[in-house]
Amino acid sequence: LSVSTVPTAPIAGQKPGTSGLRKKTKEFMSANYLANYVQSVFNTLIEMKTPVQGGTLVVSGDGRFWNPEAIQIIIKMAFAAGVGRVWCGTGGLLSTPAMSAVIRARGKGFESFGGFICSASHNPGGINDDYGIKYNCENGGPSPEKMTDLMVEWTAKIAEYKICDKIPDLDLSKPITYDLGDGKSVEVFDCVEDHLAVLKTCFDFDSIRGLISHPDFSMTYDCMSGVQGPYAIKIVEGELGAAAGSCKNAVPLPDFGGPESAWHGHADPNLTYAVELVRDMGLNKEGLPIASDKPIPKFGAAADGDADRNMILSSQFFVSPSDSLAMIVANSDLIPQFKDGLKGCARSMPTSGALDIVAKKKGIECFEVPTGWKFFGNLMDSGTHYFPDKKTYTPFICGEESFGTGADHVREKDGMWAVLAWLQILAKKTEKSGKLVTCEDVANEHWKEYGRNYYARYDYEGVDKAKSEEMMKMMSDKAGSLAGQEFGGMKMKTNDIFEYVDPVDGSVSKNQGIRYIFEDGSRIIFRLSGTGVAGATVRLYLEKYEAADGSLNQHQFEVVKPLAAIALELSQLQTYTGRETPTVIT
Ligand code: VG1
Ligand code: CO
Repeated sequence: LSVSTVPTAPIAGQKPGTSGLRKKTKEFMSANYLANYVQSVFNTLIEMKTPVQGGTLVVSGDGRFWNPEAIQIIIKMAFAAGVGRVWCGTGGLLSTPAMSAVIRARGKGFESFGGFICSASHNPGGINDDYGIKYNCENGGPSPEKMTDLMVEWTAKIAEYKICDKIPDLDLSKPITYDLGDGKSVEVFDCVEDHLAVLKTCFDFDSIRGLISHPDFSMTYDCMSGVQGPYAIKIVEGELGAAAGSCKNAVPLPDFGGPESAWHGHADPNLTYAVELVRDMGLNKEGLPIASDKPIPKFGAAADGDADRNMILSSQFFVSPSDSLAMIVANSDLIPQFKDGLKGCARSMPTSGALDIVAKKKGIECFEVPTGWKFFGNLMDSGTHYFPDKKTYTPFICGEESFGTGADHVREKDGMWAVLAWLQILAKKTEKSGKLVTCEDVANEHWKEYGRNYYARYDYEGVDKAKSEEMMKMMSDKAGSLAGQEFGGMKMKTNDIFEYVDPVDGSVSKNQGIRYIFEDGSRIIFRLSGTGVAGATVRLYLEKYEAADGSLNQHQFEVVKPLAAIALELSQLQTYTGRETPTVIT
């Protein structure tokens, strides 16, 4: 295959954030933008001695606008970099967890060394919205920081990129293998099969089928026009026998439904954006019950654009993501994947401490990592993949407050896994009790045993970047100085800047958020988002613990309001940002 070398020059700002490089679509489409970044990734891989030469690379995405074009460019650049075989899901589609499953499990004997996920995940898609690229490694997980640091170095010194521009654009719509000569090939395969095969090893599908056919059970799964559609149809309606039509908005669209859809193309499963689902489950966007003129399903779920996020609901009941994580861990003995016992669990720092309480009671090792899935990978791989001499923490469950939950069957958060984990727990409990058990029943039972971590997150989107950085600096400068002082009748225990030392490889991540922790366990946390493409988003996380003998059925957003008032005083947020109210509360 003939390789063209194209001269280029560095483009400023090509720095991945919490999860890959995300920019406005038009910026990504501008001359050399994508090529510069992709070449920088290949240069990094070659520098790190990844077996790129003759190796297998996966390339696919969440179906968003410009994916068809970007995927063809990446394929041509991959062969120019020496790749022997490219794998694509049908239609150029692979959800983020499916990509992880493909990298880890597909093609014994010629496994892939990694993959490009063409996605900006929960960010809106379209020519006027967002585009993104994530690179996942040989273990199926996001590139660790030491690797993205090298990529950034390459973007700053890049002088040329290589491309096999004589290869024609390939039709990726159905399974087929293209032999391009010189030992190079492209294989297109069904985008669901590998992920489904892995999920079948985690769960008892027969038992879930039993729940779904229970006369009192009904469900709805809102795919929000993201990539989950084909997976949900095949797994939930196909394998598990849910009624046709249980999966909603199940055709992936390039703009996730765009401004015309109820969620304005913002495929992000939370109480604010998943408008249709939340309404169908008989709730308003505060998570409070509202009257419904249609029968309300007993179980509801939604996924984001690349299907790594999940929201879980039962009739007129919202399961907060931090609770969902703790409840899955508390009931993990009902999930076949953990039949020999769970060894480890972890949460991101802002995620509530509900998990810690369960882990302590059950004697399971529990870790607190910075925000972003890449930090869970080392813990999951310890003792298995890269560190054969180290202690192993697997099997392992982890999650984030941002509607991300998963386990070590892959190295990404997994929206479908979370839905199946809940269905599995409900199925086993229903088998045992004889009558249908719902998420609400599980939650009430859980709080009575462990107490309840009332929780909310306020997002202030699109604020001035310099101003929000000034605000963070002001709070950072006060770190360590407020212990013992009273705020709203509560005594401050510590105020610090979260820093993480990876227990497996010792790498240090500084400046991962500002924490105010009170003596009664209440927490206030501030972070700046690392997934936005314009301005800044301030995230404020609020948490208050109520013991098992306390008042367990209050409204979460009300309970944390006094904490919000203290947070605004500590941060002077209104003065710095000019914002009176958050854009989104979840
Ligand atoms: C957000 C969430 C974080 C999540 C990340 C990627 O990051 O807070 O928990 O891992 O999105 O999710 P940030 O930096 O904006 O707070 V996804 O579904 O967009 O890959
Ligand atoms: Co996502």
